[in-house]
Formats: sequence, C-alpha cells, structure tokens
Amino acid sequence: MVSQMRTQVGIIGAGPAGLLLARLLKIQGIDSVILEQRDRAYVESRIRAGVLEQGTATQLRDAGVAERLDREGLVHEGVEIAAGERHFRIDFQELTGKTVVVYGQTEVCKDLIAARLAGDGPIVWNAADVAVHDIDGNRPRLTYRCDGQDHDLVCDFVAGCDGFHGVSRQSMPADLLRTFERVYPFGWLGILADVPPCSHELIYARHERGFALASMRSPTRSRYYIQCSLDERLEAWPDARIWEELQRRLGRAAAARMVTGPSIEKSIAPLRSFVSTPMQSGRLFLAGDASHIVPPTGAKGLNLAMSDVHYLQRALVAWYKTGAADLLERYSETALARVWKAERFSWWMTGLLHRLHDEASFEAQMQIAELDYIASSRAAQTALAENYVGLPY
Ligand code: RFL
Ligand code: PHB
Repeated sequence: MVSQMRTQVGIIGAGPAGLLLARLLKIQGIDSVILEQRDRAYVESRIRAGVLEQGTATQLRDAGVAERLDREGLVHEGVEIAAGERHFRIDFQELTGKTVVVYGQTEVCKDLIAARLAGDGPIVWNAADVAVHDIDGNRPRLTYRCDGQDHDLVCDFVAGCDGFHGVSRQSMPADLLRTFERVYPFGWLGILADVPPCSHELIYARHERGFALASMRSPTRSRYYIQCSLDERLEAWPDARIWEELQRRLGRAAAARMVTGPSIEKSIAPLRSFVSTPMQSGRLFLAGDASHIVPPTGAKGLNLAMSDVHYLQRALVAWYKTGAADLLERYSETALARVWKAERFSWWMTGLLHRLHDEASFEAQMQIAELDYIASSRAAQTALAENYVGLPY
C-alpha cells in the first residue's frame, strides 16, 4: 500500500534552508511538508556555522523565531586579523553601520524546529529513499519510505534544501547543469570546548604554520579551528596538541588569554568552493548547500542558504497570491548573483589567510603585502567589512 498525501510545497531537508522556508511560507498561509532523512536529535546536534549576517538575523525575526537569538546572541561590531604578532581590527560598525551576531547554527535549527512543531506543519523524520518526479509538469511528486511504508507526496512545487549530498541537485536534468569547483589542498580541524573565549571578537590569523581561527558560541563556550592537511587523522591530535598549535598561530597576546580545557567536539572538514547552475528546473528549486558550497573562511555558508530562501519564498508567495510567475522564473538568476559574490569573498579570504606555499615563495610575500595593505587602508578594510557583514538583498 502506498500512502498518498498532498501539499503546496514539498521541501526536502530540515537544515536551516528547508526549515526557514517552511516557516516563512506558513506565515503567508502556504502549506508545506518537510522530508528529512535523519532524526531530530541528529539535526539539532550537528555543529556547523556560528556567524549570522544582519540580514539573516532580520529574516529570523521576520519569521518570529528570534526571541532566544535576541537574548543569547552575541553582537559583534568587528573582527581581528592577525599576521604573526601583528594584529589589526576591522570595525564593521564604523565602516558599514552593520554588525554580525554570533549564534550557533544548531540553535537556529532548534528554534525553527520548535516553531514548526508548535503547529506549522509536519516534518517527516527518517524519510528514506526520497525521489523527485514529474518536475516538468505542474504536479511534481516526491516519493519516500518511512516506517516500512511507501509514501507519495503530490505538490505544486519542490524545494531542494537537502545540502551538498542530497538528491535534489541530482534530480535536475544532467544536460542542463553546469558546475564550477575549486577543491583546496587542506582542511580545518575544529574543536569546541566549554572554556571562555580568548578574545571578545573573532580572530582570523595568518601564520607561517597555517591558518587559525578563534571563535565562540557563548561567553563560556569556545570554537577554534586550525588549518591541517587533508590526510590528517583526528587520533594524531589530542587536545593538548591542538591548544599548543592554536597558541602558536594566534600570537602571544591571544595565547596569554587562552583558557584550555577538554574538547566536547572535534572534527576535520575539507574546504571546497562549488556552484551548480541553474538553481531551478521546471517546478524544482534548489536552495543553500544543495546548489553551492563555500569554504568557511568568510562565514558565508549558512548566510547564503538564508538569502536563497528569501528570494525563493518571495517568488512562491507572489505566485500563490497573484499568479505572477516572473519572480519564480528569475529565481536562479537573482540568487546566483549574490551567490557568486559570496563565493568570490570566501575564496579570497581563504587565499589571503591560508598557508599554500613555502614562506619563502613569491605567493607568501603577496599575502603578507596584502595584509599589510589592508591594515593601513580604510578602503580595503571597508571592502572586507561590507562583504563580511553581508551584501544587501
Ligand atoms: P544542510 O544544513 O546541509 O541541510 C540539509 C538537510 O538535508 C538533509 N538531507 C536529506 N533529507 C532527505 N533526503 C535526502 N536525500 C537528504 N539528503 C540530505 C540533511 O540531513 C540535512 O538535514 O544544508 P542548508 O540548509 O542548505 O544549510 C547550509 C549550511 O548548513 C551550511 O552552508 C553551513 O553549515 C556550512 N558550514 C559552515 N558554514 C559557516 O558559515 N561556518 C562554518 O563554520 C561552517 N562549518 C559547514 C561547516 C558545513 C559542514 N558540512 C556541510 C559538511 C561544517 C561542516 C561539517
Ligand atoms: C564558527 O564559529 O564556527 C565560525 C566562525 C567564523 C567562520 C567560520 C566558522 O569564518
């Protein structure tokens, strides 16, 4: 027996993109069903991004899910850039009039899931073998298995919010897709620890031993990263070795303030730039990591997923309210214009701060000269700041 269901928008993936889309649509009276392949505990505990652009925070407020964000989120008016022992600050507030908020992606997801489950509509957890059908007609379908049963969900539209490894992108016609990719020859080793941060702002550090980042989740929880080689094994990095490496790379002042402690999470992530175009085919629309990936250096991944959702919900709402299809037809073009600029910024920040070549090479001297230039130029600092706080949409 196949169970049959009907909804307006079928959403694949309960990550930040799928959850925010469902919430914004519901506020406009549009129903959706979210199909998620993992369970709730897994989605709520995945440690990922931590910096929200002002536009992302505004969207979460518009979605009515920012009560805890406004209470617990840490507003940051700038970041520090370190190059060896030399430090300088980029003052977002002064240069752009904007700020960012430090609030974990896990918390964003928890807030959105709580709102969804308080009456907005279903999230089908543990949905297996999700497949997309009939995107060229006006009744696309999603099929999946759950609780040992086959299900068939008929929709008006399908939103593919299922991340880089999802099925949505693979359901687009292969002859339509063009992909652009840069894989970096290093990764980030990240740790989370219940210790106070070493600085009240983030520190991005270029060092001859490799990049390091000091970040945080709260006044009592720190998140740190170091550049590592791709074949690195976690077992080779006991906590003490990571703290020692962070102290070297972040400079003496940060090292003196660093409180160390046992890690509560430790992982290695590869770095990748990736864009798949177009973001739409027929009635299937992609948003977030399903369509593009950035290296984490500019803190753009989550924020880009949120701006895609802004354009997509606006287009769907226009269609449902007035029948106008122009915003839907332009969705891919509109979203990609912002995606490419964030790709550029993330690629540039990655190249500026990571060890790619020997310290005696021409390329390393170019990094040092560029950092020196940024330290002394208000114009260069403004360019960095306006990209970091998020380009308008
Ligand atoms: P997500 O968060 O990957 O959510 C996709 C959801 O879809 C589900 N899914 C499926 N569901 C049904 N059927 C299928 N076949 C499915 N396949 C997948 C998944 O289980 C998941 O729940 O994508 P979304 O919503 O587009 O959000 C994007 C952000 O999560 C992402 O851009 C950032 O987290 C990227 N990112 C980071 N960004 C930052 O700005 N700073 C960071 O420090 C940072 N760290 C990270 C990251 C991404 C990582 N990934 C993807 C490996 C660290 C990691 C490990
Ligand atoms: C984080 O806190 O996880 C984080 C912050 C800034 C980045 C990347 C990750 O650029």
